[in-house]
Amino acid sequence: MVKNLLDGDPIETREWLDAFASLLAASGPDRARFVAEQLFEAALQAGVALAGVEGATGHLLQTPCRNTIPPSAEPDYPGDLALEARIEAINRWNAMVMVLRAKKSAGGVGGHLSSYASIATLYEVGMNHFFRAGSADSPGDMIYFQGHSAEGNYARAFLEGRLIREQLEKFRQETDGQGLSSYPHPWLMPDFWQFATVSLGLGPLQAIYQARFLKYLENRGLLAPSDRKVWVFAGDGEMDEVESVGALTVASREKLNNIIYVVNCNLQRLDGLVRGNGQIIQELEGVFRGAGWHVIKVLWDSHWDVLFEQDKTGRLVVRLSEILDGQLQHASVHGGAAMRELLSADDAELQALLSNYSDEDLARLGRGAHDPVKVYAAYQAAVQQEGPVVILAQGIKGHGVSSAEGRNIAHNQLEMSTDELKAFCERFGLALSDEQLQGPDYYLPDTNDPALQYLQERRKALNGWLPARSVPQNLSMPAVLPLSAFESVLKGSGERTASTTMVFSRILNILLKDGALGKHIVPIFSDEVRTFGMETLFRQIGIYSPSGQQYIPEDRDQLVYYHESTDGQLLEEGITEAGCMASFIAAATSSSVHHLPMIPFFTYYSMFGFQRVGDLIWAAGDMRARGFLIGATAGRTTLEGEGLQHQDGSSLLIASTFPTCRAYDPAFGYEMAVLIRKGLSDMVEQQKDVFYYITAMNEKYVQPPMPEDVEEGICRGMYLVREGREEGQKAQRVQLLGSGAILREVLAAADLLQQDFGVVADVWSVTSFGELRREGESALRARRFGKETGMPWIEVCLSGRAGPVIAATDYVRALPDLVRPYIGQSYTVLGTDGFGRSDTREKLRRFFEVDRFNIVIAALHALSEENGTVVTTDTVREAVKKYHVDADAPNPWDV
Ligand SMILES: Cc1ncc(C[n+]2csc(CCOP(=O)(O)OP(=O)(O)O)c2C)c(N)n1
Repeated sequence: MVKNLLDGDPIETREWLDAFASLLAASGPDRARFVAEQLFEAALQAGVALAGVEGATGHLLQTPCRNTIPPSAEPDYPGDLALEARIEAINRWNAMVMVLRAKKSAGGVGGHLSSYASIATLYEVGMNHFFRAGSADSPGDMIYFQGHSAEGNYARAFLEGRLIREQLEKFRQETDGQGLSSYPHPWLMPDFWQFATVSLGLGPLQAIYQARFLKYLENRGLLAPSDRKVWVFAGDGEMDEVESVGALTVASREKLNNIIYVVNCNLQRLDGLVRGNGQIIQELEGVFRGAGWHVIKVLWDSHWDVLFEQDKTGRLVVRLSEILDGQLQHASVHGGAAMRELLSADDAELQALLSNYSDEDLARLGRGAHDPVKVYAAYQAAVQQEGPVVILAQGIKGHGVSSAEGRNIAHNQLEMSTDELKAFCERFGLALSDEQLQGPDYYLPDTNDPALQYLQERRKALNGWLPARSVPQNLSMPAVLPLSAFESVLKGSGERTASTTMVFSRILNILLKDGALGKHIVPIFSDEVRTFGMETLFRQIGIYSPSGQQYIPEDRDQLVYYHESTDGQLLEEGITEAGCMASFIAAATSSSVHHLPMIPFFTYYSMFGFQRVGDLIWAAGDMRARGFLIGATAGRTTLEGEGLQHQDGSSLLIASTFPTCRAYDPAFGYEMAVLIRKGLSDMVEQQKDVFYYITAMNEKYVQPPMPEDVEEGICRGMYLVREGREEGQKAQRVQLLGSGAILREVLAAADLLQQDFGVVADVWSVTSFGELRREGESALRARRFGKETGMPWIEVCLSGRAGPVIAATDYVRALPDLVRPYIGQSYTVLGTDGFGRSDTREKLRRFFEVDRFNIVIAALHALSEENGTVVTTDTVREAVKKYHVDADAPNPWDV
């Protein structure tokens, strides 16, 4: 940190400033800026360190520790401050009571008292003056509320009459229905919550891409230009999450004038201070300014105004910039005398400055985040900004929650004594009965109470309630094409070979060209379009760039040149799977957020999906996302040379744990076409809140034509792809299950079994072990409770089929193991557990023991353990020898 200096010669300083003021007046801001930059440059050249730019040229990244907007520039407050204070006080009270009562009645369900206490004014000013709900003309502003301040949203909704007492009583008690969810969960409260934010960092990241997606829709002509805003409320601790800061330059690069970050800088997180030995606000200012954001600091409340005015030399501001957050917290907790000591210490000038202030006066010097006048000024400036804006609002964690206020334990505080509740009421001017205090009980004033009337009026003027989520009843959905539209895929590839990724590319093309659906498709990539061989999209639909293409691409003379355009349809996000997921979510929830259905296809290296950005995918499910995740280069042995970090053997297993995800591992192009068609039907025609995860491989082979009557099986999880031919009465039989990349090994194994050992194999393509499991478990549950139930699909398929069952996939064994409970026969699973490594497909499949030969060996071994079998352990040994399998090779997953 560069040392802050005191003004050693105020008269000289004044002369410089006056000179600058007259330059500005006479020559205008451009000239003034030029001269100022020359001065900075000269200082840097001379080795003079400037705050925030040590060793680097550029703008000052940090400004002094005072409010960005001086009192002279504050607009008149347009509301009734007294009534707003009363509304806020009631909300504070009810939020607190809800948590305390839940603790009393339901013990350990928890809640938070302190976070909303610090953010309340920031919400209230927005609710009374800025946040616009949807109307007939516009779907309204998009507000990402701080997840663990949900208590405040519920308290306000109670005051507004949207929630009733019985619901507050069921805060965090949801299983009997009608409860209030702990945090913003659209899945649980679909009419109330719009965005899932409680996994820290995901709200800020989503908000930036949401703001960007709104511009995308407008630039593509799908939505009329609007002044809708995206507001996101984050904690200062939350800013440590890489997701919170990782996409800041997206906003500045794309000149987003519709995003407003509000950071609730109460200086604390869960365990203690965010930066005890530093200054989190100054640090964040540097980060945001460095990323090209406009920063508005709201540090101090109106009580400080006079003091700053009296501080003629700026000594107080210098002192404030030296104070560590840990020191400020200490003084705040320990009262006015401690504050005096901190501010003036042994500095005579500051002591003199504070001499007219009593300790009580000093204790009253508050923080900007709790002063509606300061907050309003900041919001008003923010909505007028031409680029992205952040408001760094300094508050106190647990403001008003007496024993917790500003203390390290604030986050986990869940109790308040009657005396503390009384003190709270006194402080916020709430006149409550003893009964209400003792309860403590909720406070709902009479409907004639001016505060309630005011609140209703304000929300009416801003179009209605927030938060709110809605999908219009009459939302017009595009028609979904019939399966026959994919004829070119369904008929197979003839003599030519193609990978399922190439097939996907063709399917996507058919969708993009469809008159009804085409414009609703949002292809999203994380810098791998060429890897997947889909670069024709560049030219065909254009890469979205709000500034068009201001250069001549070097490949302009090529058919598939790199074409950026303002109305481009392709979201080429650069190398950010998290950013892509945020775009995916924005598109996949567009029906509720923009009242316009969009269908994203995010195609990525499958290893960098569920494993890397799984939490965002989880949030997408919570937000009722509809779209397609295409896990390309999927599988642990299909990718050849790429090795340990790239080869995916687990995404399908993880996907099976995501409630609204339908995960599939197709082997053939026609399976993929059927699945995408089914997904569209689910999401668009039937309006189900599900998303599909489909793997796509880069191994090329002949794509067979679609057999008859397999559609249902493909969608439900398995179908018979080849019936074994019985030759002779005594032939032994096995059931082979294969998936995706390994299905062709399974088919080859069936040939070998027949050819070399006279064993007959029925081969099943299992498109989804996860779906088979989902159905199987539902059936088992129904049986357990004595309910009528149909047979699960896997039982339907395997009933009457003789022989042991062997499954092989390119994924960990736990994936095919998902269906073990529904298989009556012996069941052997082969898979690719352990770390991947680089080599050829053939060698990798041998290494992981999922190649055709190992499948044959597993089938023979399973048969050898059956009663009355003619296959013996000698047969198995013979096969091991015949196929040169090294029985002494180390176990690949035994590490
Ligand atoms: C990804 C993630 N990690 C951990 C948590 C648990 N958690 C909830 S609130 C919190 C502290 C938040 O501090 P801050 O962002 O400063 O917000 P404040 O409550 O101080 O306003 C933590 C760690 C979480 N919700 N999400």
